[in-house]
Amino acid sequence: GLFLPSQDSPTTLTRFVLENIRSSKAPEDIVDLISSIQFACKKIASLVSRAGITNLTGLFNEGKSINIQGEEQKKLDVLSNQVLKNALKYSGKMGVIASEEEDVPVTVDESFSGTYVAVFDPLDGSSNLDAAVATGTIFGIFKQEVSCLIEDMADNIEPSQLHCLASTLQPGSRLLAAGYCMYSSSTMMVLSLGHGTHGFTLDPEVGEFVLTHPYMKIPKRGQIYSFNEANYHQWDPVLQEYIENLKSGKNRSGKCYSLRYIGSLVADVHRTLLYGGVFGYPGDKKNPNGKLRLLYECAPMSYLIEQAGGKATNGKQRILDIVPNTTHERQPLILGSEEDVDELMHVYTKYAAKL
Ligand code: P6P
Repeated sequence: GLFLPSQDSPTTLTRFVLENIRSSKAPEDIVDLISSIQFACKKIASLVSRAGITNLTGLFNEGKSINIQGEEQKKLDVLSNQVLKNALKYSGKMGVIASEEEDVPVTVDESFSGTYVAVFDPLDGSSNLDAAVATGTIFGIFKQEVSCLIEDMADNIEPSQLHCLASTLQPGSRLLAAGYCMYSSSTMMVLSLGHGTHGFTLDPEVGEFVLTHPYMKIPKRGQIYSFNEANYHQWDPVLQEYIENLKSGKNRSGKCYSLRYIGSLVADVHRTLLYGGVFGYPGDKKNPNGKLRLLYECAPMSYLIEQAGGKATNGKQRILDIVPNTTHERQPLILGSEEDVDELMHVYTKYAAKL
């Protein structure tokens, strides 16, 4: 198990990673990467908390800047992406970076280039920022499979650089580390190095993330479902029946579930991790693959949930087994308590048998 020092001297994130790197599956020098990421998250937390004061709410470039997602970029989307990219570059360990805010993966120039691939959504849920609703940074770290050319893959990708893309297209089962930083009533970093999922709370008085939730374990079953029911009529009949049964108590627990939906992935996953239940952004008639991105949203979140004893699927297969075809591909996502996810999968299997 992990080393949990006595609580009189709080365990900072840096100390935790240093003291447990050997028992995790991550290589030693990932400590530098986690240190860079936590610096970036502290900076983003500060920017987010003061957005209204420093005129950083609202759209970047009067809404004329549209990212590859087809979404108007917020000022803080662009800024947090830059903060995270720089922090990772100057870690000296980074080879390739894939971000929700970058059209194509970016290779780190020669003097800094290292052997890791970082995938991240620098500020997920930023559409909630102007209303001061929780947002978050989601990240994952892979080993770089192939050596990448060093110049930036700016607009066009040379055929010789295509293999650089490949180094980002890895299944979540190959993650060395994954985590999120949630900017809410408190700033929390939830991280796994392949040896459990652990939560750290930012102590603003000292500017350090302090271990507050060692070995997080998601309840085997919860009593909360977290779906955007506005899409109900677009869902497949199996999911509609499953959700109706959660509401009516006609499910294995015999209990009626509550609905909690914040509309910010990091906050909805964090609450599911702590309280249990099931979160879903399923595919529907309009968007068969749902809305969430496999590489830097579904996979890191699924990694954390599995490390905490939960399950994550796209309705057909385990999220962590899915090999991405493109950097920004979407996948339906259902994750949460083991018994809740199993019950939904059982209903899907039963339905498929009738086809
Ligand atoms: P909807 C936020 O915009 C986001 O990308 C995720 O954080 C969140 O889970 C989802 O979209 C919410 O989408 O369609 O329910 O508003």
